[in-house]
Amino acid sequence: MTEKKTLGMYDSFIRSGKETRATHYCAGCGHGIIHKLVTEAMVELGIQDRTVIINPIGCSVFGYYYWDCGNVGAAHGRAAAVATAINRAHKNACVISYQGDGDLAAIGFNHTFQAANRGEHIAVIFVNNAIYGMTGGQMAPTTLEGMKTKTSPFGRDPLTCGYPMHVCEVLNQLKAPVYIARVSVADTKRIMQARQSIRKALEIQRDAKGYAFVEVISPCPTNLGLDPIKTAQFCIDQMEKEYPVGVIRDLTATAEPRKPDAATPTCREYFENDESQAPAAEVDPSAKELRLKFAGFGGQGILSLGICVAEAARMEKRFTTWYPSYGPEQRGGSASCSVVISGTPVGSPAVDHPDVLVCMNQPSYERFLSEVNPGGTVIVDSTVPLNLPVPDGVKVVQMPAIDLSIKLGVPKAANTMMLAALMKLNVTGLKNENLLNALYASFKKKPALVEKNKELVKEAEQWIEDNLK
Ligand SMILES: Cc1ncc(C[n+]2csc(CCOP(=O)(O)OP(=O)(O)O)c2C)c(N)n1
Repeated sequence: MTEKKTLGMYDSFIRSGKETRATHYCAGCGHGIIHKLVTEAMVELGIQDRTVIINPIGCSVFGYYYWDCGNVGAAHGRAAAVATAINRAHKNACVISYQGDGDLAAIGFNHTFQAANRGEHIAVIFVNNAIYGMTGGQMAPTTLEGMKTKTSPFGRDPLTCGYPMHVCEVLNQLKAPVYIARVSVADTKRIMQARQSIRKALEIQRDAKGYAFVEVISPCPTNLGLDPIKTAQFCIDQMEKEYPVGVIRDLTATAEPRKPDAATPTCREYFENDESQAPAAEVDPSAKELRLKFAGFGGQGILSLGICVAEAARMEKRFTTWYPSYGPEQRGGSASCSVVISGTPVGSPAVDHPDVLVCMNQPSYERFLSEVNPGGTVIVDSTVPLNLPVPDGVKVVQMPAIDLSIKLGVPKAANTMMLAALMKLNVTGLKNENLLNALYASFKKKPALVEKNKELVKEAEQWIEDNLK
C-alpha cells in the first residue's frame, strides 16, 4: 500500500528534528485529523501561499512541523491578538488561528471575544477536547459536569467550578461573526461534516468576508484514560449532549467582502497619513542600521529621549521604530526603550544588542552593558560606578547629566543633557538641528520650556567641550 501525502502538509516533518512522517500526537487524538482537514481545504481553495496559521500553546504548539504554509507561534491564549496583527499588516493573508479549549476559552477568552466582536478576518479552529491536554489533563472551561480531571478529581462540580462553557453560543451573541459552527471528528460521517465547516471558514478568509469560528469536538484518549474507540464514543454520547453539533450562524451569503482600500489602516498608515508630522521614509540602502537603547528609572525622561531621537530620524526620512518597555510603576520603576534607525524598513523594533546605549542608572548599566555591540558607545550618568568589565571595542563615556540638571535648577531635564551628549559625540548619525527640533517639538504644550532647554543644551555642550576628549 502506498502512503498518500496529505495536501498542504510537508513531505517529511523535518522541523521536528528528524526525518519522519509521524506526528507527535497520541494514538486516537483528534488533532491529526483536524490538521488534515485544514490543510486540505487550504490547498483546494488555492490559498496556501497566503495562509498563515497561528500556533499558540497546547498540544498543537508544534503545528508548524506539519503545515506547509506561513506559521507564527503565539503566547498562550494570545492567538487572536497575533492573528489580528497579521491580518491588518498583510491584508491579503488568510489567517487561521488554531487553538485548544484551555488556550482559547480559559487564558485567551477575552482575546477571543474581543476579536470576534471586532469581526477580525480570521478563521478560528477551536479544538474542544474538554481538557488541558498538553499539561497532563487539568480541567478546562469545556470540561463536562461530573468529569474527573487532574484538577477536578471528584468530578467537575458547577458549584465550585462553574458550568461547561458554550463558546459558540457566547460568540453568537455578537453582531460581527459571519460564521459559527460546531462539528466533531469522532467518526467518519462527522469528519465529513467537519470538513465542510472548516472549508467554509477558510472560504470566508479567501473571500475576505470576516470572522469565522469552528469548534471541533475532538477526542483525547490519553487524558480521558480510555482507548481511542471508547473516547470517540465519549465524544458522541457525552460531549455532543452538552455541545450539540451543527451550524449556529451562517451569514456568508450576505456578508460583504472587505474592500481593500476600506480596510482598517495599519499603524504605519495612521502615521504616514499625516505627512506634515511624518514625511514618508525613503529607502537608502547606504544608510547603515543603527540600534539604540535608552534605559533608566521611570520619570527620568528615558522614553521621551528615545522619542526625540526617533522623531529626528523621521525628519531625515529614515525608517525608524521606538519601542518602550517599562515596569508597572509610573515613577521610580525601571524603564527602557529601543530605537532603530535605518535606511530600509525595520524588521524588528526590539534591540538586543545596541550600538548606542544610554544609561541613567546603575541597574540598567549592569543589565545592558555586556550586550553592546563591538564598536558601540555607552553614555552613562556619572552617578553610576563603572565597576564592570567593558566589552571589547566598546567606548564608555560618563556624563553628569543628573548633577548638571540639578545644578541648573531643572532636575527633570537630565535627559536633555544626555541628548546633548549624543549630539556632541555624534553617535546617532542624525543632524543636530533635527535632534534639537525634535526636542523642542516635544514641548509644544509648554513653550516656556523650549528656551530653558536651549540653555541647558548649551551648558551640557560646554561641559562636554571642557571635560571630554
Ligand atoms: C502563560 C502560560 N500559562 C500556562 C501555561 C501552561 N500550559 C501549557 S498548555 C496549557 C493548556 C493547553 O490546553 P488546551 O489549550 O486545551 O490545548 P490541548 O493541549 O488540550 O490541545 C497550559 C495551561 C503556559 N504554557 N503558559
